[in-house]
Amino acid sequence: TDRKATPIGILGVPLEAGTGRRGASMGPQALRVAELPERLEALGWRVTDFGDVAPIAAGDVGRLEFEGKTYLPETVAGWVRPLARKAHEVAASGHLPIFLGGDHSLSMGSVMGVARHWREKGRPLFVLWLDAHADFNTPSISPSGNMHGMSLALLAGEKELAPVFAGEPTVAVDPARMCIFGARSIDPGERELLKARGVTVIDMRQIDEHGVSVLMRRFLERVQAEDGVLHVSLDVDFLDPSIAPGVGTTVPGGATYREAHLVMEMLEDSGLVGSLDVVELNPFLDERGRSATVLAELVASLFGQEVMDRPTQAFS
Ligand code: Z70
Ligand code: MN
Ligand code: MN
Ligand code: MN
Repeated sequence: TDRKATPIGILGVPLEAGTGRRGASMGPQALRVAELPERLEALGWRVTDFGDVAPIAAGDVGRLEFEGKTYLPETVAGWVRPLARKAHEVAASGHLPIFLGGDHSLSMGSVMGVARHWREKGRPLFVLWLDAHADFNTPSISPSGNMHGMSLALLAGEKELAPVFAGEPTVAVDPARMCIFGARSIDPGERELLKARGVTVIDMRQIDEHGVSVLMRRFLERVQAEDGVLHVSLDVDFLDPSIAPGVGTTVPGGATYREAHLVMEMLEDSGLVGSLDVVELNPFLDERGRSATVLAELVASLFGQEVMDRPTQAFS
């Protein structure tokens, strides 16, 4: 199809400073070992692996603003500043970027970069956050101080987090164009902020009641109606720990293998996906590469792997 005329550009982001546990820095390599790039090539995509992003020093980041309220803000900023630049560059060069993490704080950089690109192109950016968590804390309300729990809030333009990109070009994503899908662990302050900002939150209760299909379709229709483009941010803990144990915080009651594949297939059918993060894989906690393999399979589904050929179904 003509979608495959766009080459895929892979960027590794071995960042783990945003989480309380070590091991996510091994994620990009585990996803390569699980043959994520080769699976996409087998589907007919051209794939370039741009290697891993290198961090810079960012000692100026809000020591005062964040003091005592976050862990390692300078380290996270040192990764996401060059990442945002690289993400913008990869998107502007006509690639469809896939970011391999690394913890979820990396999305501060990946989404910032693609958001700048799509603003230049005049296309509204929507963000689908597949996650057990909302990642909508700010330093003042975060119970943990871990920055992987703050990335979506930064992207929505929360002022408290602005020092992370101090001096860098930034663009906010409209919170009304964000959809958190699969939520089952949200902190009290975070919940209030999500409501105040108008973020769509689809929790597991809704998924159990209505099924992924109806809920995904509703969101995708909104993206299409505005001629938008979609960034998908896939946190491993979106999945049930029984199928993907390789993650720092396991939260029971996650998406099943079949639900997750259906989400990916609907995303593929929509043709709306412009970029993807695969984050929070912790190979140190995985069991014989199971989680890395499941993730590689899901990414293949998102890029056209299917059991039988079928005419592309309109989701409307
Ligand atoms: C909690 C916090 C979190 C994982 C995101 C959890 C954050 N809301 N944990 N992803 N695995 O600390 O802000
Ligand atoms: Mn997350
Ligand atoms: Mn540009
Ligand atoms: Mn999570």
